[in-house]
Amino acid sequence: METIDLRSDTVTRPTPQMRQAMAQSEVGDDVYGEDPTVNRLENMAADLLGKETGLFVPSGTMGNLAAILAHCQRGDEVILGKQAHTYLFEAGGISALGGIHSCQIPNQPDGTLDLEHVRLAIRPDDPHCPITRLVALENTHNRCGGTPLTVEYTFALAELAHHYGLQLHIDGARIFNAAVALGIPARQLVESADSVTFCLSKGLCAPVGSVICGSAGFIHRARYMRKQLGGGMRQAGVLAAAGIVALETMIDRLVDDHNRARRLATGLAAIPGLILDPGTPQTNMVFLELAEEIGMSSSQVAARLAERNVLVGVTGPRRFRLVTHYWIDDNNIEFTIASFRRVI
Ligand code: TLP
Repeated sequence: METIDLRSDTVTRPTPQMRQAMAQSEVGDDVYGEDPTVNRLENMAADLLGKETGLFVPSGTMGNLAAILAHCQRGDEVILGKQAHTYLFEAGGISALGGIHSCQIPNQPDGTLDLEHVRLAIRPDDPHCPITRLVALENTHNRCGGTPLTVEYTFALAELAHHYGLQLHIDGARIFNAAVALGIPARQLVESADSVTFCLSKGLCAPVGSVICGSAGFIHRARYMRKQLGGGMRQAGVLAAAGIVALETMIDRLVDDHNRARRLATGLAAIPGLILDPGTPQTNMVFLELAEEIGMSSSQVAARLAERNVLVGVTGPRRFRLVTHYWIDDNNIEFTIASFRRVI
């Protein structure tokens, strides 16, 4: 029986077209800058996001890390949200490896950072304090329900950051989900930012890889950071080939994942004992909680669902995250709803 894996869109396997492109890819040594397929992917990514140039990296985590290292010196401070992936789930890399101090401020329920909170978090010119260098934003915001952050908000935050001489980095792991949900080109969402990292290996289905985009000078520094982190890959065109197919064929179809997430949410919300996060889903993530009257924990429910080959993410003692993606079809959605109904 097939497994319905809703734990994340990171579980997506490459499409047949990607496997074919990988097998046929032209390659060279990318540390020498000689892999034509990597170069093509980096140019495509930069064009799509309206930035000067791009840098292919093995993961979203390394993309954010190399970007933040390229913006900051040791002892500098980055302002980010308490719910940011970079703060919660990147193994503390920015401080462990970069000596970068983080100033965490609360995320609003929609994933944004309150502009006044950001302004108050900027350090004065005082040798007691670290130097605030960067603000980091996440779009879509994973922990805040997969919400897309708007162009207007991003612009206002960038204006504030730039006014104080700070840079703005966007963890755009799912920036194309945000763009599709808002019905605008992704480049508009990152236009006011100094750098962005996006992932090829989530909803876009490529097996490996992310791209950092920014100015030529910034990417030049990020390339050094990538090498220091051990992310300089050699014949990486084999991987980049899948990334090119991802950019060519997988962006527009993200709307299908968003529609399925809505159908899943509606079906689950109709089950007594399940409480859907208000205002969601807006993209491909469905967050829900078990009501008090349910005598099982989310792990227990997840284990019962797994017996029916339905895998869901457990993000708290009574909380779930379900993520739709290319390998989830309409029948899988209906089967998942029926399985929850049965288990609860
Ligand atoms: N997120 C994963 C887990 O690590 C939680 C997931 O299943 O959602 N930024 C954001 C916003 C992310 O959601 C992720 C992965 C990353 C960065 C890191 O990407 P990878 O996994 O490629 O290092």
